[in-house]
Amino acid sequence: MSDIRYNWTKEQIAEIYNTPLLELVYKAATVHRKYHNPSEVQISSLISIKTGGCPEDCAYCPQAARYHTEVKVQKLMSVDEVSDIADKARTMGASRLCMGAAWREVRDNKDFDRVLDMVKTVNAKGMEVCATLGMINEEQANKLADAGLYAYNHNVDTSEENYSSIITTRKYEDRLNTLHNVRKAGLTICSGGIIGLGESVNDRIGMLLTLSHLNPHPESVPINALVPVEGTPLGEMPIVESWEMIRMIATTRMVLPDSVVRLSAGRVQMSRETQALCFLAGAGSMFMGEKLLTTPNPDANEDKKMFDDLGLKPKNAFQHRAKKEKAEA
Ligand code: SAM
Ligand code: DTB
Ligand code: SF4
Repeated sequence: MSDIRYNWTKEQIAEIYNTPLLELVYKAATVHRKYHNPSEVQISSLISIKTGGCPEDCAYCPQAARYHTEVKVQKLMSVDEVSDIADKARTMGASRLCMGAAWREVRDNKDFDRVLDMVKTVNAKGMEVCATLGMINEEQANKLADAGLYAYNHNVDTSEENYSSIITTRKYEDRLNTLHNVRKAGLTICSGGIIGLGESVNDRIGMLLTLSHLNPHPESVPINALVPVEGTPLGEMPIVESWEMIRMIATTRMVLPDSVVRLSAGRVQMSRETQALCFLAGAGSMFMGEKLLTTPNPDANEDKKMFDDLGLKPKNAFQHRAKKEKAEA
């Protein structure tokens, strides 16, 4: 498995990105088959446990308090509410539950204690629990790990050079620091980004360069297509072209061979055929359920039908961990 590398250069990633599309899809599909079971797709369900009112200025985000969007601010959910939603998601085939909060960072208060309870509750149901709560320090990462958290999502979003044109209220370095704290606590990392922000191809390559230099690579890499939301600075951006999404997924697959690439936000804007090519090119996970955090996602029954038509199966929870325990036994 010697294709896993931490010393990619921009030129090498650019060469992959600029390969003629069908040739690229073929190559990426070949790598995908070497490291993953191509007929399995991991399904996560998203819950917005705390919605809106965020102090940050991420130009794409409907939950930033400073933009006028239709998102209504909601305080932190109760543990019972999260538990009920988790039960429904599991029945639907989700093996992972991802809890998102519109926070700049975690504070050590009652709300965080409640999130720790949510993690314990969902973990006890046999689901992988993921959280995305903004910046966290080492101690908070340790507490989340002790509560049974499986993964922490924290996206680098775009290249280091482009970051300040999208977000000014924090630095790229802050993102990387949180990822460092997450790794130190022994949690798995979910980190990727967004395309369609108005970034250049060079920025897409730069983002993959950052992710590829994390050692170990993030276990999960979400590639989001911008969902333009009215009221945000990027609300009028054009929808990402199918070919761009397929190309980005395929390049990510080649650069990070053993990470699970997540076909993330923006599926409502994509045809089933586009999604099929993304799965062929190496996407191994997606979000199921009518909503992402605040924006729509395809209907779960439609997704089930797509799985049947494409011959895909939902993946069971904790396969990585089960494998490791077996090897150690
Ligand atoms: N507040 C936390 C943070 O920023 O890390 C967690 C929640 S935040 C909504 C998680 C991720 O959702 C962002 O990093 C971004 O990649 C993605 N996201 C937010 N709004 C989006 C949009 N309109 N389209 C696509 N992805 C989006
Ligand atoms: C990720 O990369 N995408 C998900 C998840 N991680 C938290 C969130 C997408 C949010 C899309 C905009 C919304 O629904 O508010
Ligand atoms: Fe806040 Fe996260 Fe949205 Fe940025 S992406 S405004 S940090 S909720």
